[in-house]
Amino acid sequence: MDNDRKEKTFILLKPDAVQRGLTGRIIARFEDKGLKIIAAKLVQVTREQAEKHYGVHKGKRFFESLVEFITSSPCLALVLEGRNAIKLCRRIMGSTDPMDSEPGTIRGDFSLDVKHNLIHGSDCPDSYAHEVQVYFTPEEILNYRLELEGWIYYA
Ligand code: IDP
Ligand code: MG
Repeated sequence: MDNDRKEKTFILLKPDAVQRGLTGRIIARFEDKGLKIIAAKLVQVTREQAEKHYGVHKGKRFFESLVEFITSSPCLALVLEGRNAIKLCRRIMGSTDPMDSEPGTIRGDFSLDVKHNLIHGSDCPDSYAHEVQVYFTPEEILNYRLELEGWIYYA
């Protein structure tokens, strides 16, 4: 069942999240929901990484400004794991344009501009596979069990 898939997702807290001191509050939302942090790294994103990460947007009018923004100051890169993590994290993040994001979502509560929308999250398993290797080596992604997992999942 799609809903029961244990899945990994790649999350990048963008420079505005780090500069505004919002990383702790954003991570808390994922932890509160029951997602597990399995990799974390503060990273000064290079142009090469940014262009790889956002390769699907190359040629779009906002591509250059996006690359410039993401490389302008450190980001916090994360891999989260949990049931249906990709779709779930996208829902917790809210829509791309914060003017459309629902209150209660990260973008809906903390941002109001599409460029300064605080957070990236993979949108499908193929995107995750592409993005995670731009920022992490396989050894940096840990496999461990949270003691509370049995209290969060039925299994
Ligand atoms: P997503 O981050 O919700 O997956 P995408 O469509 O993949 O949204 O776009 C990637 C990022 O590019 C967005 O998070 C946003 O920061 C930026 N972006 C998207 N559309 C625009 C736009 O119209 N103007 C400026 N920046 C944009
Ligand atoms: Mg996207």
